Amino acid sequence: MARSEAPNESTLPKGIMLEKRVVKLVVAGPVNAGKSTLIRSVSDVPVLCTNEIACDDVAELKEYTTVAMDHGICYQQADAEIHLYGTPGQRRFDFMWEILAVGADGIVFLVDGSDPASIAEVSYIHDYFLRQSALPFVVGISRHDPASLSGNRAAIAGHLDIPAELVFACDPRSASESKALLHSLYERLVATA
Ligand SMILES: Nc1nc2c(ncn2[C@@H]2O[C@H](COP(=O)(O)OP(=O)(O)O)[C@@H](O)[C@H]2O)c(=O)[nH]1
Ligand SMILES: [Mg+2]
Repeated sequence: MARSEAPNESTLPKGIMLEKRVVKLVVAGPVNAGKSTLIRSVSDVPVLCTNEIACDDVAELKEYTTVAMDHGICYQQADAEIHLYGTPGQRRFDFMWEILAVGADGIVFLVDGSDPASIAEVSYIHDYFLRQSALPFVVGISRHDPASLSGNRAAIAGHLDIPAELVFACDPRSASESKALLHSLYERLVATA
């Protein structure tokens, strides 16, 4: 983790700045899982996004899609600023997955729990990233329905062959749920640092 100066030190005597860790997190997952939405929900700075009009099969899901990256910063942690890098969901942009993973401290995987195609695809994306390096991660399930047979926490954990404690329901439109997901990953980072 790199270090930077905290942006707001109003409670400290003038001239004294706390050092904050800069934590780099990648937000990965299939198209339409809610990656861009999550970054917009938690970012304390204007989000940089690279949306283009969707073509091919993505157009059936939404009008615009991420083609390079989203970037936002979240200052929720007292001792760290979290820099978020959202990936494009489509495999044809997987060269961006590799670029964005350089120097990452952890990964947030998002999956649309209501969509079997998203559940199948997150498995591929999860393997893709963790094959490159065994980074700490959590999984967030958007459009979560606990009654869903394939999209609940236990089912997604089983599908990815990971402990259920790494999997959380998360509506990316909710700042509090998104921040809770980031916080759970941050705690894992601190524990394994
Ligand atoms: N109802 C509902 N809509 C969601 C949820 N998560 C994401 N969305 C919507 O799904 C759409 C696609 O989200 P987006 O962030 O562009 O997905 P991305 O392709 O992963 O970046 C947006 O309209 C979101 O508001 C969720 O948990 N519930
Ligand atoms: Mg996006």
